[in-house]
Amino acid sequence: MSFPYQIKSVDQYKAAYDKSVNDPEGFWGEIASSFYWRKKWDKVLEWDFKKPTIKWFAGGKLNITENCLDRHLNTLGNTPAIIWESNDPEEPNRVLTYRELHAKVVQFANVLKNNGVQKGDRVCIYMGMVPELAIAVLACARIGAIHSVVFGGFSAQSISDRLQDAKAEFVVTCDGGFRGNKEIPLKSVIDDALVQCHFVKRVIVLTRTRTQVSMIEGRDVWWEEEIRKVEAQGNPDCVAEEMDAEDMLFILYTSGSTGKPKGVVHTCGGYMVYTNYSFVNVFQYQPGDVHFCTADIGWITGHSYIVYGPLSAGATSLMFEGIPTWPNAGRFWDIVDKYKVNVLYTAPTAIRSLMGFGLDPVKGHSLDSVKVLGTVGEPINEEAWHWYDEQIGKKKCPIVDTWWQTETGGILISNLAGVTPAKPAHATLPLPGVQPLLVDENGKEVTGNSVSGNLCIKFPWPGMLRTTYGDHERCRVNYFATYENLYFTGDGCLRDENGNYRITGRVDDVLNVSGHRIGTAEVENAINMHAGVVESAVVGYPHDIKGQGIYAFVIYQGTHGDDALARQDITKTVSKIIGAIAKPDKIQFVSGLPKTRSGKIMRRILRKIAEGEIDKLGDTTTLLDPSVVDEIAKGRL
Ligand code: 6R9
Repeated sequence: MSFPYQIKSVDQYKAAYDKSVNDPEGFWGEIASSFYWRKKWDKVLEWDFKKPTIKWFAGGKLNITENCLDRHLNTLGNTPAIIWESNDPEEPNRVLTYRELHAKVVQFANVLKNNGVQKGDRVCIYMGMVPELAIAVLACARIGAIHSVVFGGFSAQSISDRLQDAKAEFVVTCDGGFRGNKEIPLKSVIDDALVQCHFVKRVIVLTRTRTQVSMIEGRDVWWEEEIRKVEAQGNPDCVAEEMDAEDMLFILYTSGSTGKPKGVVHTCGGYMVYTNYSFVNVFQYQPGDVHFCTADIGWITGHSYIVYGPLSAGATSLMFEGIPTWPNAGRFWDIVDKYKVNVLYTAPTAIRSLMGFGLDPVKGHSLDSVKVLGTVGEPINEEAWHWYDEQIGKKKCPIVDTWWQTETGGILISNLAGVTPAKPAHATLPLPGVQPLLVDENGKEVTGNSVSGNLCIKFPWPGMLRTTYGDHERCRVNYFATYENLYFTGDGCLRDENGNYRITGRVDDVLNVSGHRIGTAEVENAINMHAGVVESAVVGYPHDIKGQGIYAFVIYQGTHGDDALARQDITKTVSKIIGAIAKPDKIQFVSGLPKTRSGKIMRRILRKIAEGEIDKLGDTTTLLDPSVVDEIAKGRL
């Protein structure tokens, strides 16, 4: 494949940027022309951020899987599309060429059809990182069903909330999954989730761990048996469903500042163009490159840079089932050498955790296939950036610090590997087509350089969210109502003397724990489910490895006076309600919470206490009971 829109110099970057601002429709129309459309669009862009309505390539007809699979068959049929490395280093790997992946997607698409799945139906996918997860995702896209992948670490309650919100009648799962030395139950968690979801008609279960699971007659079927049925039908083709550019491709739930996760909706045409465009430019993809994105497909990074971006570019995408520290902290480096990985894309939290093991696990690895390193998910501190640069990149690989969000679909701010300059801990410059700006609290634009503000985007890009599933008003209020005519990211940001952006973190009540977004309200709701809890308040605090840790202040009236036991119980409750990723790192029992006279919890004060900045609490005179602050500060963990 050739990519006429791949930017190869700073001058080209500047020219592309200018064109994208002066003639956005021309700019994106040209890029979109490189894809396979059943019918060309009538209009490149229609938009109004007030409503919001955003339509890219309206009237265009396509199927994203024809772009990720079919169009590569003649040229790349024998090229590996997915290389899969098991959690267990002793288990043989799996390689699926584009031809094989295409065949498997067609086959599973027919399984979905045989099980009654139709265009527009929502399919919840709750699996570990096995190739069948990517196959299930693509099979949904093939028949126009809307996938909603739920990360394998979420609890039954979280799944049930998502199933109900999406009104998903179909579930694809595994018996269990492997992660490090743990076996994760998946089907049994689905069983618990479905107690509250009688509308689910069918559960398709892939065998992975061979753990005992209960299969409910009439509802649950085995993946393998369903495949055999399709084989018995003579493996019919499954012609890709013709989709409108603006038809929904998927829903992915993410945390916001309210208690309930939002179903971010992405559509077929724009998401396809944007993930491919950003993949090709940010990582400077060259044909034959092996791309190793260490994220889980349960998050947006996996959707865009394990599945859709790389596959639409004809790349080889490496999928890893396990974790960086198992069986030892050299696992990533083993994989890099084993498959001659060219691009490694991971999260700062993984880098910091591996740094903690020293250099021994890196020794004995050549790592000389690596050309580009990437980070995503949270701000990267300079120490981790330099370690990555020196120890992994041997100071010869550009590092791309890629800023983006579930809602943005793809990378918006990043240097382009080896093309535009990197700066430690800075995402640097927007991709052509992306128009960021900073605003102050009053919504006034902050102009010039060496300034800070809240990060907004003033013009649409093809990969942006279109709505939040089932509740468009929520989308408007969350993203488009804070500042008029702007998309508000929820992030704070600095712009340095040269115009480089440095994202500093969320300015709303969303935490970023090990690169995962978690709403404080969500954690509070979960803690409050514990019978002994009267009230709670959750804030973030700096954590060496996770970036942010979860600090919970809890008013507790349990029956036993054993704090350690009470903490354990509360932690269990949070795991049960949300999942292990939301477990508080610290739980401090308090007799009261700092509240304003109108009853609002003053999180600002709690945040300062959690951060250990007790001398910087600011004005506490407006509090209902200022004395509670002293007590809390004294009891700080
Ligand atoms: C892709 C992804 C989005 C939030 C985002 C921001 C933080 C992501 C970052 C970064 C600093 C980077 N974030 N990349 N902060 N530098 N390079 O992570 O999506 O899970 O929705 O999280 O992550 O705070 O708002 P998502």
